[in-house]
Parts: sequence; C-alpha cells; structure tokens
Amino acid sequence: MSKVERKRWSEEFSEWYNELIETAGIQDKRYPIKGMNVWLPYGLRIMRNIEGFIRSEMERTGHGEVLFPALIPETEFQKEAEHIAGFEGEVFWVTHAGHDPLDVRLIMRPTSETAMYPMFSLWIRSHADLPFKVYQIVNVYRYETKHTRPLIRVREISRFFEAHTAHDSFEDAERQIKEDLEIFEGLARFLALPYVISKRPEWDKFPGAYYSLGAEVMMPDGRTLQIGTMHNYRQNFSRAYNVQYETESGEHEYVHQTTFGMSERLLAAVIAIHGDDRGMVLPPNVAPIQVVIVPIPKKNVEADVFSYAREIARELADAGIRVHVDERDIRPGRKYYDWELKGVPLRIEVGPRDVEGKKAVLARRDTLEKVTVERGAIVEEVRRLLDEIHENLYNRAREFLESHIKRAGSIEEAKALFEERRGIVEIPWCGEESCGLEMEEELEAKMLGVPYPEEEATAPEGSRCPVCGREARFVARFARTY
Ligand code: 5CA
Ligand code: ZN
Repeated sequence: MSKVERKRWSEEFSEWYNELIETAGIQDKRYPIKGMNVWLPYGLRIMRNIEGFIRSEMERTGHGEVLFPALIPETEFQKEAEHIAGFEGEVFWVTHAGHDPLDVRLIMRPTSETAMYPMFSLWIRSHADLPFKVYQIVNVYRYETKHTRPLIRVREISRFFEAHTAHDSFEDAERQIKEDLEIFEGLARFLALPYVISKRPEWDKFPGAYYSLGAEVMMPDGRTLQIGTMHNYRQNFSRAYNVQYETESGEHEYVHQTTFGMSERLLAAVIAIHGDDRGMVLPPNVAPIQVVIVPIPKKNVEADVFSYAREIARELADAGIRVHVDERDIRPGRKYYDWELKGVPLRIEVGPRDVEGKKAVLARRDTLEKVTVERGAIVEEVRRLLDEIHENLYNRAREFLESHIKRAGSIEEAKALFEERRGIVEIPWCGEESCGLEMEEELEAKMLGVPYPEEEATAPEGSRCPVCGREARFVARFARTY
C-alpha cells in the first residue's frame, strides 16, 4: 500500500495551502497590505525556474522583450470603452505627486494594453513590421474584491507574463493564438500540469476582447483555477488606439491584435496539484534542489560519511543535477521532514554502512519509496528517477483531472455531481446568454465556457438545453472556481 497521504490536501485544502506557503518558504503573508505578499528566496527560486522556461519560449517564437512603465495616464486608459468598464473598479490610482494633485491622474497598470498601444501606434508603420510580437514580465496591480489568496488572487501580481502581438489579418492573429496554445502546452508539460481549454462565454470575456480562451487546472478541492488566457482582440483596440499599418497597395488598415497572459498562479497550481499531506512535491524541472543528500553520521566515522556525501554531490553536480548536501547539525529525521515539506524530488541517505558497502539509499518524494543503489550507478539512477517522478506527477494529476470531469443532462444531475465531488460538469446548452446565466445561478458555479477547439464543443445529437428545452448547440463547462 502507498504511504502517500492526501487527506488534509483534499479535505482541508485551503488551510493546507495557506500554511504551506509559509512553512515551505514560498512567501511571507504578514506584509501590511492585504493581497500583497513578500517573496522568500526558496519560492522565488522556483518562480524563476518557471519564468526561465517562459522567457526562452517567448524568445524562441520571435517575441521581443520590452519593459513599459508601471503608470498609465488616465487619458490613455480611457480610450477603449469595454476595457475601462471592465477594469475601472479594479485600478489603484495615483492622484498626487508630493503635495500637489496631478493634472492628469495616473493608474497603476492592471495589465498593459493601454500603456502599450499608444506606443504601438508610433512603432507600427507598414505591413513589413507585421507580425509584431513583444512580451514583458512585470508587476501589475488589481484591486481585487474577491477573497485574496497568496499567488492565486493577489492585488500586486508580481510576475505577470504578458505577450502582445499585432497582425495584418484575422487569420494571422488566429495563427498566433495557435502558437500561444502550443507554448502553453509545452509549459504545462514542463510543469506536469494537465489542463483544459475553454472558450469563455460572451459575458465573461476579457474586457475589450473579441473572444477569450482560458486554461484551467483542477485544484485538490475540486475547484478550478485559471492559469493562462489567450485573447483575440480583432481590431477593437487598434481602432481605439489608432494602430494602423500601410498595406502593400498603400492603404491604411487597423492591425489585428492578440494577447497571452499568465502569472504566479502557475506556481500556485504546481504547489497545489502535486502536493500531499507532507508538503510540496516539486516537478524536477523547477525544483531549486533536485536531490538533497542527508549524511547519517555515527560517532568516529563522521568525516568519512561527510566526505562520501560530498563526493556523490560533486558527481551529481558535474552531471548537471541541482544537488545540496544538508550538513546542518540536527537529527536526520528533522532534515527529512524539512526537505519533504519543501518538495525536493529525491533524497539520498548515506550512513557508515553505505560508505563501507559503496552504496546509497534513494528516497522518492512522490511515492515515498526507497531503493538501495550501488555507488557507481547513482548518477544514472538519479536521472532515471527524476524522469520517472515527472511522469508520475503528470499522470497522477491527469487522472485526478479526468476523474473530475463529468457530463450531466439536467440541472438536478449537475447539482448532485457538484455535491459529490465538485470538479467540472459539462451540460448541453442552447447558446443563449439567459440560459447560461440561469444555470450559473442554479448551480452556484461559473460557466468556464465551451470546450476548445470548437469541434469538441458540439452537443451530443438530440440533447436539449435543460433551461429552455430547445435543442442544444454546445456542451458548456461549469465549475466552482478560484
Ligand atoms: N491582458 C490580458 C492578457 S495579458 C489579461 O490581463 N488577461 S487576464 O486578466 O486573464 O490575466 C492573465 C492571467 O493572469 C490570468 O489567466 C491569471 O492566470 C492571472 N491573474 C489574473 N488576475 C490575477 C490575480 N489577481 N492574481 C494572480 N494572478 C492573476
Ligand atoms: Zn436554453
């Protein structure tokens, strides 16, 4: 039987998560502004590893990195009507400088469309400038009114990844969305996070978008978390910000635009989805320490045990593995506890008998299994186990996600499913907003949207919308969300 316990993880997820953020050294929540937390070194190292992957993907796909100011003049912010309506209630204002009120008030960017697009209109001149692709990784500010939670819903998003592109046609913008989806797939694989993509309903699009896609993961308590979005703006923003280009035949056209956004929610998903009652379980790709070596010295042979441990560490480091020898003067049991909490994927235990027999004990964090390995086979075995841990985390999470997606034909059935295990419930839908909103209310759940790509969204033949009884056009996904 597996020793892995996930009782608190699933039944008291909120408490488990909040405690872990602090005990595992991710963030300190005691900063005196609600929704703004302090990153700690260990948490930041994991986040930097995630960021490194995204950055290299952005560069690989031809996005140039830019860095815009954090403040936006009110006058620029106010140019796209839907966008203002969506964000107005969520922005922090800068109204004074020193003792004087500002003539033009400034907002702290909640995202950067209204900062970037006035500049795009200066930069983009001709069809030869297109496609135009940039990204930045910055802090953004949102006065969130829903319950704040570390990494998940914060008021200062400290790692906001935003890609903005401009194109000469709707088709080319659609190609960009496809590329975003591919980048996202690679990232999700890298983090061992299975997910679903849904096309948001009209009433829940990103403010100003023509359409929005959301990527959701399944949290331990059966609620979903949106960890990425891609939006096709069509020409909504280019008209408002006058972003035009000259075509080959000399006419002036508005560009088509897209964006792709993510945040430290990615780290929240990694912590939440892979963890267990002992703490975090980090995918080797992002673990700051992939292997921790714990020497178990006995009187008189301490020096031998420590030098054996360091020797193994040197060999692993030479092989490109992130390794740490825990030489603290505390009991080994205490060390195990700490590194399990911090999610280090592999632990190597070495005692006097291992030194003598030229062996070591390898303990996996994901399954808690131990194996004894010959000295000469350690590097190879560590490599193999790190890969296996990654696969196991992915497969375990995928099973969890799949077992939390169910279909229902009626509201009653959907309600029963939510009672039982929450998760995502797919329900036939006629496509009318009023029916969608009524289902949201009855189920006390959000419509994530319809499955994407759209071929997967069509309702089974003959199925009916449970609200109005008309023939269903889609299946719509509902979930309780973070
Ligand atoms: N301009 C677009 C694309 S860059 C945009 O802002 N989209 S967004 O509002 O959906 O945000 C992108 C992603 O940021 C979301 O998918 C979510 O993962 C993350 N995010 C949004 N709000 C917060 C928040 N308050 N705390 C943490 N992450 C957030
Ligand atoms: Zn209906």
